[in-house]
Amino acid sequence: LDPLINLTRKENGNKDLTDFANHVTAGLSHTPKKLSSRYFYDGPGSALFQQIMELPEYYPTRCEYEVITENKSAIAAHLASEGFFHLIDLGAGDALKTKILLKELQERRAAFEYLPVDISEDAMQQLSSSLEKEIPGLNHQAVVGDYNDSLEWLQQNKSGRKVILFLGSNIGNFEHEESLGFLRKIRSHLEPGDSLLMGIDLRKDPDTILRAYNDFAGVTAAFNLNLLHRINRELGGNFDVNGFIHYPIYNPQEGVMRSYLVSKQEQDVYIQATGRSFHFNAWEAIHTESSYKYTLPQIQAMVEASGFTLETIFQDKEGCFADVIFHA
Ligand code: AVI
Repeated sequence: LDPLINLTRKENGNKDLTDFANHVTAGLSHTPKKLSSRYFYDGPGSALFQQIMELPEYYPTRCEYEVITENKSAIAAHLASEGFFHLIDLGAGDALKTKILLKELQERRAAFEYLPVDISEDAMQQLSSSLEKEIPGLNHQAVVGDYNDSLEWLQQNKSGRKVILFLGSNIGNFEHEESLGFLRKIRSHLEPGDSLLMGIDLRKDPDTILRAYNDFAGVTAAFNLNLLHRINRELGGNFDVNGFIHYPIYNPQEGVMRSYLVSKQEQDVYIQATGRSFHFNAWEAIHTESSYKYTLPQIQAMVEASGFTLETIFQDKEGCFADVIFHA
């Protein structure tokens, strides 16, 4: 097995760069301005996200770690109930939490192949080598690509029972309609008997949520501002990054954390790859990320509306985070 499959390079030419330039043109011409958080995760952005997950204020990673550690045996029993399966980890990153399950599955001598998928090539390279050291003998193949391309690739290259992991509250970064569309897409790639294990951040004290996205050390600010650095690096932009501030705000009725980059002054930014300039009024904002927080009934309704049935909900002691198993 090739330890790393890269779907972003082959026969792709500069398509990724053109997509990024088109996205930036559309988003910065839109009223109000917006850019997608999917572009946060270049090399420096993935390294910053890694630091976010270790921040004292960023509770989701610790809470989910607790859910999985405390319930690893029950979760592994569900996943490995029916013989050989492909374990597909969408947005795997460093797979810190998945590794607990991988070790548990290996101890149970479960027959499976681990397929971590991530948009970051750096992350997948590091994960492949750490798996070889930490879990020797694990059958695995990392895939570099976005969710859609990876699901297509899996459809064409891997047959048999599938278990999809979608951890870390990554679903929270989709707007509600997008999350339904995405879950339906996953469902369309599955057969009856296949499963989905999804990790979702739950609603809680708004101050706790806000602090998690506005940490004292400023790592989340650097993560958000890295998007402008990335545009400068890859698309030849001339953003004065110091002319923008990171501004997160939580809406407790919608249950959504929204992050913005706000221009401190009136300014024009030229971006070579788009062939044009973009005007910012003083205090004009770019919406860069939404992180939705769910209630348990909302999760159930959303996933059932996508053609799944609820199997089991696992939670940490404080009811901070949920990991939920669904059947196709
Ligand atoms: C990856 N995703 C679930 C994170 C979140 O909480 O929305 C990304 C993040 N943004 C700021 N901090 C963390």
